Amino acid sequence: MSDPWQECMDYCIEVTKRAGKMICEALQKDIAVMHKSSAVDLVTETDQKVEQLIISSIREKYPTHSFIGEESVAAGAPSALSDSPTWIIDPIDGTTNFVHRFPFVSVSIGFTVKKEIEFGIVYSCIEDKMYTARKGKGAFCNGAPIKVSGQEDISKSLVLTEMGFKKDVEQFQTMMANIRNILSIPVHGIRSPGSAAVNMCLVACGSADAYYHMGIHCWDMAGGAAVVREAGGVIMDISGGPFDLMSRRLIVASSRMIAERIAKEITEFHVGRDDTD
Ligand code: LIP
Repeated sequence: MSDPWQECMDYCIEVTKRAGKMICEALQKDIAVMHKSSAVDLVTETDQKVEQLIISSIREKYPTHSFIGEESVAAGAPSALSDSPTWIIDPIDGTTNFVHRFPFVSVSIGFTVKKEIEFGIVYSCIEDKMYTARKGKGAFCNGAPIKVSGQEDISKSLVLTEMGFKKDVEQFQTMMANIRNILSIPVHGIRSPGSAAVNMCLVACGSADAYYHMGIHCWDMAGGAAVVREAGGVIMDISGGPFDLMSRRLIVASSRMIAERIAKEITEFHVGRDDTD
């Protein structure tokens, strides 16, 4: 039986390459920085232009499909996930990196049908690494198969997380305490590359063994979630329960053992949901 979504995936790769080219060209010019919810929540004209390019290209070919895009949501569009084929788009995942020309900047697109992720594409455009994953067909980087490290011993692991400034003092203290708890296990180290989608791909290809985060969004997670799952990784909620794309929180790991240990060490804080807040 033919795969109904393969054509969408092939087209997505083509559009993502164009988006990556646009980002790399913008890096050669001056970057004007604007702010969204706070002084550390950055956005640029390139984020907006790249999202327009992606959505208009896809909408032209698939006019009945739905979209959840980071910048469209920032401009007031809804971010509820329905059963219809839905493209979940982060035009620049790692905007702060983009602004500083720190080299982990990605275009991330996940495609869902009946709320299930069918495929994911993450293009780390400065590194020129195109990660692709189709449900049930494996994960690839620039066409070569990738898989997680398989590490089960957390004391031998490299863990990724991100640490943005939190206005809420209690949340900030919990975030720092979580980092201290993980480091004290001890693990080999903690890293913060600055792009959630790249972080998931780093776990997917075995360069890191785990990644956890509270406070990101469905557009940061959808593309990378497909890649890490297809690379044999484990993805779960921060509580240790099932992963929920709209929950704004996740743990990904090379093994269930490591994911569950991280869930045990982490104290949760309230981050709301993408579909209700
Ligand atoms: C960013 C993430 C980053 C995280 C930020 C933010 P953006 O996405 O990928 O890792 O720390 O909170 O969500 O805003 O650059 O698309």
